[in-house]
Amino acid sequence: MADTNQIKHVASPLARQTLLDGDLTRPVAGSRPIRLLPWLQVVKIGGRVMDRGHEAILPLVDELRSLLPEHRLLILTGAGIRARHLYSVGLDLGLPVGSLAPLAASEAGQNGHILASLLAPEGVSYIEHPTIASQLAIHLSAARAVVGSAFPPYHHHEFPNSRIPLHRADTGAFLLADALGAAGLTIVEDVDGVYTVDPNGADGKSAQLLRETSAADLAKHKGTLPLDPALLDVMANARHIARVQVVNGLVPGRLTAALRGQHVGSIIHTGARPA
Ligand code: GWN
Ligand code: ATP
Repeated sequence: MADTNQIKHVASPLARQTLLDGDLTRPVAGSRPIRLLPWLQVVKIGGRVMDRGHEAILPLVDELRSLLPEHRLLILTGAGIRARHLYSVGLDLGLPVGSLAPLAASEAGQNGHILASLLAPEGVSYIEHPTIASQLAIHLSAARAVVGSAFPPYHHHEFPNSRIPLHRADTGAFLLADALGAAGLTIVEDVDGVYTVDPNGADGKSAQLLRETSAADLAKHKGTLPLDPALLDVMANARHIARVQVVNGLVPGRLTAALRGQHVGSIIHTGARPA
């Protein structure tokens, strides 16, 4: 029989506490998490850019190719127009939001497969969600960049707050960039940045570009944004990514300039404190 007096208690500051009491968990959980991939630049390519076909995609592919010697990239694609069509068909049939989320996500993945095929000669591949989750580092040690789906894989875990999935490509890209402690996140759109009103809408003539803004200010914004609304909530609680730049992917050179730290679109400050 083992001598029970020899059994060591494992010291664990949370072992006897409820995880629901912030005052008790803060001394243990309040510090900033480590950065897993501090050299990584995350670039989210809007589905609407991909929808435009070769006129928009080929110059962007050229630009991404020329960025490879300078940056190590996780390129994440959005869903675009096919997802909007899927939402209308699915909603007409009464599908729950947890069924719509993976349908739309699969369109984001398809855009990623397209982009990765075009970058294949540079050694760039599409990698699957589970691979992003557990083998991103080894793939990025084999290639300067990889492509993935920007959509978060919530499936039936999607929040039922809305009939359209709340957590879409912008939120997915931000969640990944922040979780990885990436060097930055750039969101590539088909407009110059975030405007006071939709520049392509009925009042487009009065639209003014917001060159610098914050997630807190955008949360109070009335009217539409080129970003999914859940992104603003996630930004408020960000741990690493202190600012995101939204740039126009239809204008050659904007993405390159943004990755070099130049201000060429809309900068959105998040709730993360700069280190
Ligand atoms: O299919 O294009 O990953 O990377 O949210 O799930 O709906 O899946 O349900 O590894 O796991 O369509 O099949 O598809 O886009 O998401 O992938 O080709 O289980 O590589 O099988 O988390 O790619 O796909 O759509 O991203 O966003 O097989 Mo796709 Mo997406 Mo592929 Mo992925 Mo979902 Mo997987 Mo997944 Mo599903
Ligand atoms: P996905 O999320 O599928 O990747 P995307 O990001 O490419 O798609 P949208 O989410 O539709 O595309 O965002 C881009 C569009 O948002 C622009 O084409 C623009 O017309 C519209 N928009 C609406 N409100 C604004 C705004 N306040 N400022 C800028 N663009 C806006």
